[in-house]
Amino acid sequence: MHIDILTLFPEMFDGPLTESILKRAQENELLTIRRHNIRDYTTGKHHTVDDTPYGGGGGMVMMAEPLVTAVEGVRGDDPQVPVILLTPQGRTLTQKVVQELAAYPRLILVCGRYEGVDERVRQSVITDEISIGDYVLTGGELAAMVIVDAVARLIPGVLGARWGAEEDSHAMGLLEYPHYTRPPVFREQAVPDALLSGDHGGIERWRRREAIRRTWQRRPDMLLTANLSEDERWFLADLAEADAPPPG
Ligand code: 4GX
Repeated sequence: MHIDILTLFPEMFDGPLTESILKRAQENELLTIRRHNIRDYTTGKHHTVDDTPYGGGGGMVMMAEPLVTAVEGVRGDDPQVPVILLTPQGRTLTQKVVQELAAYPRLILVCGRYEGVDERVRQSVITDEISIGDYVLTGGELAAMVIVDAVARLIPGVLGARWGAEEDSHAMGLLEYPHYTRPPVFREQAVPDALLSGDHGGIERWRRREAIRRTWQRRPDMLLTANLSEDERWFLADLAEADAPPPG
């Protein structure tokens, strides 16, 4: 997977890209990331990237020329590559969207600043718009980092052989079961017997049930589409009888 990031602040990405899993993915060439400073695509001697909005009102707008030139320069003559603008107006990022993005060999992420980008940038070069959630950031950079992180861990080999991404809670349609590690008793709280049994069938059954319990408690909406066995449906019916889901 190759990802190009267009931004006015390429150094903002230093931290996330140079630690841990994203660092190793790049070292192993499973992931290549190029950051491009939009300011490098300006022509004037002041290297201006923003201007005041037509019609007045406060704030600034990112100019069309530097952004469109940057996208065209980076994209080359490949019309297939998704050019994604990070914006609260985009479709909301979910694990399903992450899976969709991870299937492309290449992505271009465009990070806006200020009040946004000249509408003609959208019309000229943007093929998709994504929001990472209903709140307002100071720019698209953190949203782009979230996308890079979530997509990278789906690339085969990035998480290592032992741990695939198929078992991810949101890929399974359930929240995760509770995890424990040593010691067996911490401040009088014991690890559940089922996990100490060594009975792998019993452990799997316990984990599935606890995942269902937690999903019922915290995200009952997810159970509408979860893939449950007959036995698990009975378990859920018992949960629902014992207590109603929390409000909301
Ligand atoms: N999920 N922001 C982008 C400036 C902007 C506005 C419109 C392009 C078009 C955000 C989010 C987010 C704030 C990033 C406004 N750029 N991005 N920025 N939530 O809040 O992705």
